[in-house]
Amino acid sequence: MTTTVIKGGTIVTADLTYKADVLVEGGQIIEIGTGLKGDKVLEAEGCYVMPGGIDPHTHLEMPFMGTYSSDDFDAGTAAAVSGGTTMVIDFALPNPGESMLDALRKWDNKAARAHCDYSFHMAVTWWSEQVFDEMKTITERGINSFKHFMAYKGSLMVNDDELFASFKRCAELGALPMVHAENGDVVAEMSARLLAEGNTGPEAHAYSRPTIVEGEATNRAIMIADMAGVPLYVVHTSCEESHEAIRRAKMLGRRVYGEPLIQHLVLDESEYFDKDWDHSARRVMSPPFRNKQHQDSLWAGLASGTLSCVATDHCAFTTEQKRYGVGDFTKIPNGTGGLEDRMPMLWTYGVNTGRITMNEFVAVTSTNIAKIMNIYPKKGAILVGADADLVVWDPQASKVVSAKTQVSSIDYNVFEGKEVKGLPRYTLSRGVVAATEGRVEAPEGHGQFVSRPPGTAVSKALSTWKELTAPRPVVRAGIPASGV
Ligand code: DUC
Ligand code: ZN
Ligand code: ZN
Ligand code: ZN
Repeated sequence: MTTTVIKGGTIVTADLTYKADVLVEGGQIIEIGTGLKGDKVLEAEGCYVMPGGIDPHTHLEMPFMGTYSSDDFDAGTAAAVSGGTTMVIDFALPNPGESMLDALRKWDNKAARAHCDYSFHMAVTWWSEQVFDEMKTITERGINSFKHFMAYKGSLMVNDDELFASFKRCAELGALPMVHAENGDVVAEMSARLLAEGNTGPEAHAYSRPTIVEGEATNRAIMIADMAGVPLYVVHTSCEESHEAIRRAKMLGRRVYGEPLIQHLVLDESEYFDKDWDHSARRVMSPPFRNKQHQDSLWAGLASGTLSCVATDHCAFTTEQKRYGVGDFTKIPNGTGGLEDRMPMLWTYGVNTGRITMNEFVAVTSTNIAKIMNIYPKKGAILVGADADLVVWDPQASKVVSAKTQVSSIDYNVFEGKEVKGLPRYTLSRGVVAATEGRVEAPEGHGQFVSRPPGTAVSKALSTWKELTAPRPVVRAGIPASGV
């Protein structure tokens, strides 16, 4: 078998930085050391060699708000490898009433085009005995995480009784529940009021989803998870209220994970004001962008470890699709891109500014995600036997982000005009050079499904509400005695 050596670089993992070569064969790392030789040499002098990025939160070809997100598994994963990401975890989404197994078949078909490895979370969009039963089959298919939308009333949203039932099922199965935490009832009421008052533009999207709406839902989900005795993963943590709820839960010893998005770390709410309609609508996503104080809170969470991962929620719509919402902001498809920019943007705004270290960068873009999602050390590690999903990172390379040069299929980029310093020279997916200096080389269909079994220590949590499920003594049965 042909061997490849990555030569002369400095290895950066979540906990170590050291100079060494990496030898790869058959898709895996077979040796780490100095003076290694291989059939093929990838020059890494002056570069860092890091585990490839894992994006735990994407929506590729997602059916949503009357359309489909434009980047499918082909364009989306091409964008991923071009920016140093070697694995995505997408959300399989049954329509309410639809079987999870049917939804999984659809996502299996879509993902067959992927340029890099992938896995799925399964969404719980309705509740029944069928869903309860199918959750077990889904975990047996290597999907150990279930997503719940607390917003999008009337379509994807589940109520507290459904959350509690599903969280308890996750606890039984050793699976990890995830939440999109926004109070969907309040959002629906506020949206209707804003529209009635004539507030129809994209800025009203931000007005309709204030931070307290997210904080309340995050706190509620954490409490329900605790009652169910299960850990919790909170997707797109965008504000201090939500971060505060996660921080408090962690201090109380609960396994709760928060995931800021690169968009919320770098872009703020000014994107919605005094800008033209298209500019603001292109940045409509849920949760919306926040002010700088909330951004500072998210950066502090990454540095202190109270927030665990950086994702993208990549859900890319074209300008034409965004214009479905002219005259009614509630019809603007929610979502932004970010897959190819997550790593360079976080490096530029995090590592280059001193907000996070290189090792923390690796932790929040790869290793923590692999551990929480139960694929470590196959992914997220530079160890003998691990998959050779690697990025050779040139800290001196720079570019200006632009839709004109991006891989993503849409016609704009929310980071347009921002200069990044620190870019992948090579992205390797299971030992294959998937991209060189941003040019995609791995063929469509190279990606493989990565199975994520349930039942690790990470997926277990002790309920502090044990009395809820403990058998209760019957104190007063029957009819009251007369005269009482
Ligand atoms: N938020 C978005 O902006 N898009 C996809 C789904 C979501 O929760
Ligand atoms: Zn392609
Ligand atoms: Zn969401
Ligand atoms: Zn999402």
